[in-house]
Amino acid sequence: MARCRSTGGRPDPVRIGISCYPTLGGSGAVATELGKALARRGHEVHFIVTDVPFRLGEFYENIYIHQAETASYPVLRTPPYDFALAALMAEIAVDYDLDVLHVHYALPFAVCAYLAKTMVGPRRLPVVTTLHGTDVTVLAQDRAMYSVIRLGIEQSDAVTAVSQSLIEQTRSVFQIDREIACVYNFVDPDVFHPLHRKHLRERVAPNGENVLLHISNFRKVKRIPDVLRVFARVCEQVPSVLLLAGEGPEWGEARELAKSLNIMDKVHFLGRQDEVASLFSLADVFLLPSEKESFGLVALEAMASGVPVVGSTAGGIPELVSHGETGYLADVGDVERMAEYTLSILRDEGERARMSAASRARAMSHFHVSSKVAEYERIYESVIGAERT
Ligand code: GMT
Repeated sequence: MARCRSTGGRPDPVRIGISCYPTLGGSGAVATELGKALARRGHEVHFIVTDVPFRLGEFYENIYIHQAETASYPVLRTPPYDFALAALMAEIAVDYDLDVLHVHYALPFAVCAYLAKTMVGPRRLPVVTTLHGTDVTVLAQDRAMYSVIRLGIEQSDAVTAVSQSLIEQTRSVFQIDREIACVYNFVDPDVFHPLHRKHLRERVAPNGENVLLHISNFRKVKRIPDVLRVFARVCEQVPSVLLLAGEGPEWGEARELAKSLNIMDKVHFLGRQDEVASLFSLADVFLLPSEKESFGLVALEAMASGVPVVGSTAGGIPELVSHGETGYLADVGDVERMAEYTLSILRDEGERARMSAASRARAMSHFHVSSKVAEYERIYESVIGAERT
């Protein structure tokens, strides 16, 4: 495949390997949606993964899935999953003549890519690493992981991060000054858009209640107790229901707290939901009170669906949610203020409509899938070009 910019302004097709966590979560969603968008733009995409990514959906003739198989031997305490992945990256790079390998998360993927690059030897394999957050903001606190993550970041040919906030944290945590490009998360406005599902809404809010929504993997950093406490304050003032979608370690405690706050009859624990676009169409406000959040893809999907966000000022959220325009932000843990902000949106029909329109407009103008995919294409071109000179 040709590897330079065509005269028409659109890059010529390249062969791209993508590695990511295939499980439910923002980084897997971004990597998968990126792969699909690249395939639609004529590139050849090879997912090198342990499982089929969860959002892949329909068949694309130019998307290939390569699954790493890990042997398990009695002498090994754990299956050598990372080495199997590195070996597969090297094999696919050679067999399919990959132009670039794009990995999502430094740990383990950038490190596996570094090994793969070494294995393929003189055949060059440029590596692009996208940082999504947890490896920098959580895992790097583990001394054993710190140096490995740093190595993965330093050895990548290009590094991107999903917000300016994450770039600053990466520089400060690892004391590095290498170039890191900010490429925000993105959304397809044809998939996430305002919808009026009157009949569905009547099912969850039969008496015309307001609908609050939170979707996450129920990790501690999401502060699910804050979601419940904000909701408890709101429903004391205006009739409301809360939809909670997702599953994760805090799920059981969340149910206990909902019982002790006496709001269990108004909280719908929906569990894992793969088709979230419909859920946004039911909501009046999306809650995201996270303690750490490098960007907040789910909040962007809410905004694209015309749902204002009330959340915390953690990490990259302020780069996404424009305070007072597309929602409101308060300090982490300030449930009182978040409840006031939510009530202000729910009580004022005009404000709600303004914020809904502004949310959709901001998602389209700043975080549209086409502009972000073009940014990644430019990064691929630059590392491919550099490898050839
Ligand atoms: O939010 C999560 O816990 C999932 C996590 C992941 O690794 O999939 O999401 C991270 O990457 C997303 C895509 O770039 C970001 O939108 C999320 O903000 C980020 N999560 C955190 O920083 C906690």
